[in-house]
Amino acid sequence: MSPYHYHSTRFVTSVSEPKQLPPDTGREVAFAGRSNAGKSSALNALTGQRQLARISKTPGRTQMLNYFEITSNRHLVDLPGYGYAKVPEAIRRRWQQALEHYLRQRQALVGLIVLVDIRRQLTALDRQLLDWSAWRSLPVHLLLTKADKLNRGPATASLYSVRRELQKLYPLVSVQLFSATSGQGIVDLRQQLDDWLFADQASDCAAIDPSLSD
Ligand SMILES: Nc1nc2c(ncn2[C@@H]2O[C@H](COP(=O)(O)OP(=O)(O)O)[C@@H](O)[C@H]2O)c(=O)[nH]1
Ligand SMILES: [Mg+2]
Repeated sequence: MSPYHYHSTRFVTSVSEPKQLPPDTGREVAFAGRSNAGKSSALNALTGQRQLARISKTPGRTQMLNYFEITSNRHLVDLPGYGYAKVPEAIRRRWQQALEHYLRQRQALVGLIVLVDIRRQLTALDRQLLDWSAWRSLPVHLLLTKADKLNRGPATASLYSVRRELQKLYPLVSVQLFSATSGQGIVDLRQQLDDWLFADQASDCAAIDPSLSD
């Protein structure tokens, strides 16, 4: 079990423009995915809070970055859902620019969780996120969501196929099955977040330079 208290996560602020972003300090992990991929459900399942990220019946409603604090200087960021057809082109373009700016510039950002419905293909914008992340060597962890919608065999086949497809182009991407409904994969997601957010600086240094571990 994760020793960190995701259950104490609380909402901090909503940001609609880059200039409103909190100070670029500490560490944060962002959650991204097309509308309806299951992002709010995943955040709620992770934190054990039913209403943390409001599960909207209207896809594409979340048009802001929402900041949640796990503990001092450790944040989760809910990025705007993308790909919702009814959003006007001009607004869509603005979101995309804000997302790109955030993903490429944000120093506190130590990892990106990308959510994709296991029954769907990766979209162009999903791949764009992978490209922006690769550009700055930001690790990405991909959740194949709603895994409960498939039987075990097809779900595993899908996992291997996505892994195989991404491995060549994106060596910093890992992939897992996830279901907010059944709870499948929540432990693995917490483990990934622990690694990114709470792995301590001293052991990071030791891993890079063995002489420092003496
Ligand atoms: N079966 C199943 N449905 C899910 C799961 N996660 C989300 N959903 C459903 O998918 C829809 C979109 O979920 P939501 O979390 O609002 O997606 P978001 O737009 O990415 O935040 C809702 O109807 C959820 O109930 C899951 O793990 N299993
Ligand atoms: Mg949502």
